[in-house]
Amino acid sequence: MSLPPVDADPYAWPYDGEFAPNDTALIVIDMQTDFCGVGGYVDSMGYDIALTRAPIEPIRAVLSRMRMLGFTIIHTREGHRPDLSDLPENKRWRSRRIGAGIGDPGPCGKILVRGEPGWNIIPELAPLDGEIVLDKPGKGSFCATDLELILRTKGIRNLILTGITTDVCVHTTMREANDRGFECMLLADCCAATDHSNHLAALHMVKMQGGVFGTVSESKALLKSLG
Ligand code: C5J
Repeated sequence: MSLPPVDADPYAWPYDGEFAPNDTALIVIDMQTDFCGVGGYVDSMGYDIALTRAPIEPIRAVLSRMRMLGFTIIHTREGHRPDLSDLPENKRWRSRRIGAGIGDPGPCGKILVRGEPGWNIIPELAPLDGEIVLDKPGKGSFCATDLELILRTKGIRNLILTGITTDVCVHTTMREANDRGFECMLLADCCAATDHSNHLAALHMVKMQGGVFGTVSESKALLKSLG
């Protein structure tokens, strides 16, 4: 099954025309309680979780349609081992500067620690059996994970990026993927940042130089191509 290109800015995606369930994956980045739930990391830092919760419904619509069509679905979770052996000291130090330290106890358990309640993916976007769930200790999804091996093994060449936050984990992942030759499209309404102007700036950066990291679209345009 080949699907028509998605209307996007600055170019229709993918660059070479059609895409299909067997060459394209949806990646849902870090839709965890720590980033968009009450009492989680972002909430504890005093940021507005209404911003990071806004993409939930658009992601749900895309996820549902892409699951139905048999696309590869990949969920990521940012988090560290319970003994914090994979938490760099400088990451921990910086996170403690505004009160909510990674690895420290909070209302949703130890912040960004694997197995703690806040680290879980929110129930609205819970992975289904058989979907790939990737644990990453960093912001990028390729750093210290087997993501590239999984994508190459499955013959995936196109990536649709969703999740939070646009300017941090989504952008880092998009940059890493682009450098590895994957053809990337970010869905603007399926992403959010803790500061809306950062979200907009991150979208703008993607579009420079003819699409320096790929292209930007919206869930509606993708759903139209998916039929
Ligand atoms: C952050 C993320 N912002 N998932 N993580 O620390 O973007």
